[in-house]
Amino acid sequence: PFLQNVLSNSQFLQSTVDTQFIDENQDLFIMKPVQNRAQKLLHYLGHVMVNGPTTPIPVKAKPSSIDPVVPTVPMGEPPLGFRDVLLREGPEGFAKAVRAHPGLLLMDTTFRDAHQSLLATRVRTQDLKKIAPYVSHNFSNLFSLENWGGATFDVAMRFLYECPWKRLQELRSLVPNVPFQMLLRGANAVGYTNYPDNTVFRFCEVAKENGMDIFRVFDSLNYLPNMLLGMEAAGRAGGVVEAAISYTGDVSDPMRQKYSLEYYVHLADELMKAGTHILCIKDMAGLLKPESSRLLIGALRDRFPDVPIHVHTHDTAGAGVAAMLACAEAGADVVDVAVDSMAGMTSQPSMGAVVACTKGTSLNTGVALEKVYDYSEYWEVTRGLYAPFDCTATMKSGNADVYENEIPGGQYTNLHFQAHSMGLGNKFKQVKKAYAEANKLLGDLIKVTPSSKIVGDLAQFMVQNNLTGKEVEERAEDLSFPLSVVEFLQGHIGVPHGGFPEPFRTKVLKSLPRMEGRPGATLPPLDFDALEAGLRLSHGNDITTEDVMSAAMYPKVFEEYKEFTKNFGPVDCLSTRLFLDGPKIAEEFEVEIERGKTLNIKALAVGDLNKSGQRGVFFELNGQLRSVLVKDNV
Ligand code: 3PY
Ligand code: ZN
Repeated sequence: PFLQNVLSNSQFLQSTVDTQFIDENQDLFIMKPVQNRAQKLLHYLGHVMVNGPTTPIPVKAKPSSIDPVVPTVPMGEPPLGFRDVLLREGPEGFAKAVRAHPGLLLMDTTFRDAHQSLLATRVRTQDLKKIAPYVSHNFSNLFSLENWGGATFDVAMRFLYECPWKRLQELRSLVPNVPFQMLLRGANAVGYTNYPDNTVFRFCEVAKENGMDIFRVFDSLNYLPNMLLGMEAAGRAGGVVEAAISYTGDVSDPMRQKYSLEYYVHLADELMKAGTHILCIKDMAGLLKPESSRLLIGALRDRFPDVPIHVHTHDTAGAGVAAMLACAEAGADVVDVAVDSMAGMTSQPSMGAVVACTKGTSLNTGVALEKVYDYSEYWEVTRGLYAPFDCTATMKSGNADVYENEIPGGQYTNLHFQAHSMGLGNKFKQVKKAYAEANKLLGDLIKVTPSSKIVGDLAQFMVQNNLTGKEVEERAEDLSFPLSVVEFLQGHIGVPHGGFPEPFRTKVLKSLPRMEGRPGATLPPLDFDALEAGLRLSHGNDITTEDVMSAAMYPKVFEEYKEFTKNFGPVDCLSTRLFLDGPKIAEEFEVEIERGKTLNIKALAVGDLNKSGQRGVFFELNGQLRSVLVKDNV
């Protein structure tokens, strides 16, 4: 909720208040020190002007100088959408309505997975907020808008210095009619390791309270006990439970028997028994081909005629649209797409393509193509602002080698960035080959956060040490493996399908302890009161329930984020270009630090280096000269 202070309270302004008013309205007397915040922002801008951005930049590209045009929306309320059905009828009624809906429904991933896959998850709340009303007004018939969870939670604090909860709250107030969807990593919530059960439960409650509707719950090993925990947490919080089976291998290939059609159908049986509202196939690497789509979705549709089936894929090889059309024809109710200019390659298949290809058929999406064009235009220009993170700086096309290495979309991009930054042209090829070998060594795993990171760590270890899979196997007793690999073999993230690889596990672990069963079951519950008290001591009394959850998920990242904003102020108010590149000399701009409170800033000059290695940076702030002293890091 936005704090209103006493200066905008009508009773106070009419001078009709007495001391009782003060006693009863203490909240109104919390004054945020505006001057102080302004000075901090100048400090941030000065820092960027002298040293470049504080957030690491993988590509040597500047944000584009073109500003996106936000298409206008009509006055008044947006049309009713599936969220209205959900609010009226609850998760079961919602699922029924989705299943009964004629035509194909879409989830738009533009606000989450698309930029996680293409732009290193760096899209800022400000750029999402600008286009949110357009989505609400023009795509009211979406199944959902995926806008939270996965890596966005971590990256918001770690690299964007934003509060992930504020993003959720603000988007919710702008999009009342389209269900919001998040990606929950089962017992890992939005982190990379198992959390105590009470933390996962509380996380879902707070997410639901802040406006989340649909929880896509997966586990990186499809380990059922972890999935059930996440599903229970989402369900008890009152959310729509979308249990997601992570897909790997190829059900249409008789040679790939570890992850066979029977394997998936059996797992789906278990998730149905556990009462999932929606069943999802999560194809995080984009391995579903049209034929495997027909087999898998066809089998699930036959077996579970009443449950909505939702399919997620990535377009890494370029077959995403074909696969999603095949899924829809085989009975999927919902497929995932990203707006055209944020689609393709390691992102989702294109919204415009799926809308156009189903138009005039029984799978008609009901989405207006002209609206998609304008939406895409906004994102094309906005994407330019994120050029320093754009994978297309180095990656020029999709690649069908993903059918061999099975690397998930986001990780494919990350590994590409990393290999490229090592400066060796063929490094990526080597990493991909090692990844496939590492996967075999670990027993052919489902690969998605965090199991994908474990396979990736082993692959990089192999490349760095010039080891083949065979050599790793032979020398397993003597090698010093990455910690993530050792912990995986100890059972820290659960038990993989088919068990742990032997004799590899025994050779690596020797006498190290092994965990049995679900890792979270033995973790002591987190003491939220103690955590909150500690946070209040360090950061003062405006610590919220949401802050406590952020600290529970990412203790260190949260501390650093608080420290950063203590020094540099609310940098989320700056435009993306200013945030990443700072102003040019003589540039004048406005920064709205809270609703109705705008700073007018002009960048004047950067001074010479002084004896202590600092530079003065000079600004005009609301007409007054201001300066900050910045340490020059070079
Ligand atoms: C995540 O866990 O962030 C993913 O996107 C997995 O696909
Ligand atoms: Zn994905």
